[in-house]
Amino acid sequence: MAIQEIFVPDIGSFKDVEVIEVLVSVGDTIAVEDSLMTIESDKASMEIPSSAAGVVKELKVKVGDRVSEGSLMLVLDVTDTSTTLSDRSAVPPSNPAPARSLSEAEGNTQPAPKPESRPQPAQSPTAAVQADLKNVDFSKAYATPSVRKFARELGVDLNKVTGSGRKKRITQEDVKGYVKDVMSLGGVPGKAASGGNTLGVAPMPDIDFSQWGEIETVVLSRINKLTGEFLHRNWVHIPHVTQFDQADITDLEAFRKQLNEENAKSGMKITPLVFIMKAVVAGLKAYPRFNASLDAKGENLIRKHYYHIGVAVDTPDGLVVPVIRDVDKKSIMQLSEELKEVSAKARDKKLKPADMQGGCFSISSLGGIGGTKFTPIVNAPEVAILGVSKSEMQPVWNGKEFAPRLMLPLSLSYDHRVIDGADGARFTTYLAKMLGDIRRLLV
Ligand code: CAO
Repeated sequence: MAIQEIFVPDIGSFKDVEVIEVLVSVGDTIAVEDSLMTIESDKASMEIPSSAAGVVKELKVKVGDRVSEGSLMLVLDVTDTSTTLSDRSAVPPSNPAPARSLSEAEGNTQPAPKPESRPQPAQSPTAAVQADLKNVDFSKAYATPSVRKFARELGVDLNKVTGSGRKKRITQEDVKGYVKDVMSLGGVPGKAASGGNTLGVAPMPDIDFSQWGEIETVVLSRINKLTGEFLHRNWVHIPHVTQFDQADITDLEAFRKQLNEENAKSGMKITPLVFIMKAVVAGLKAYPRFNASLDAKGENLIRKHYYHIGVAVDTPDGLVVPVIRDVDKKSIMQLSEELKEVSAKARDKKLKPADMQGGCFSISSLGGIGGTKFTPIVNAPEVAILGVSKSEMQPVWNGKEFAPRLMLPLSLSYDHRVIDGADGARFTTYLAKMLGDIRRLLV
């Protein structure tokens, strides 16, 4: 057994650069080309490989030291000097060779230390970021320390990144591609494939429409863009089914008109929507699976014991969904007042982000406009949304004759991962029953 000093090899233009990670400890057995430390300049980081195999006897650098070519890194008990690298070249960051890839790919029988068992430097510059990600276990991700550091800085969970390098090693480009994918999905991590295309489908073509006639370009509003991203994300991630139904609201409508007449002086106007909100709460109580969210891993259902309902509001700048809280505890008059207030706030752009959070279920009512049915998109993390279209007089068979009844079209879209078709039909049937006889809402 011989002692050998290991120096920093030729590292190109890197001079007096900081050591940001020391990847080995005294007593570790290392193989030729195992990464010993990571150095970082203003522009790039680089791992320094070992030029010999052996047992680490003494460390001569620590995190924060500055090194150049020829600086002494450590002293080794050399087990096999014939394996010493002749060229002593450093591994560039774009093509790093971690210990695991060498011992696996080239049949090196040296017991290379497992990267996950290596101590993290106590004063690492990335410590603060690592603290934020302390619950994320990167140890099984196949990536070099510099790529791990890069991922930590961006807050990327490497376990979700697909590696495109040798033996599926994750490269810096893979991390960048993952971040691009996440951003294009409105900040929600999906199945990020490398190549910047989450769906694996051809990108939309960039077309010059002026070749066929006169055009003008209108910039999308911030709300349009944000809504578009969220709707796209939800459309892509959630397997949607839409159940259609109708509720006979003839009696409800007579009662509503009577209430409006009685309250004419106060100026308070009650629309069918507040009754629909109450019926939805009854439905959520009867079918609690609708008042739930899937956790991020899709393994648990979080059931809610509160009843906050989101209401889609059409504004000149686009669609927003403010949330009306504790609908179960409020009267029809209170809900009408609140609906009026939030719609006005939405149209005056005065809603705060908190006003649009925490909903259990959403209602999108196009009843004041028209249409017979539509397929609303689930407002994740909720699992269902009710679309309401314009009520219409229809001849309905009552067992003896066709009678004129006011029928309200309902379109319930739901997340099929959480809700079965049978429950979808039960829910709309239940809603129709409640709206058909609102006395039942009291029971
Ligand atoms: N059938 C028939 N008439 C209806 C109705 C229905 N289902 N729902 C409402 N109406 C009537 C109201 O009674 C009111 O009539 P009067 O003026 O004669 O009293 C009129 O239509 C207008 O109602 P409204 O739209 O002002 O009030 P609302 O409480 O029904 O809805 C709000 C409030 C904020 C939800 C609505 O104004 C709105 O913005 N809707 C659009 C939502 C949207 O864009 N959804 C699409 C999202 S993509 O899924």
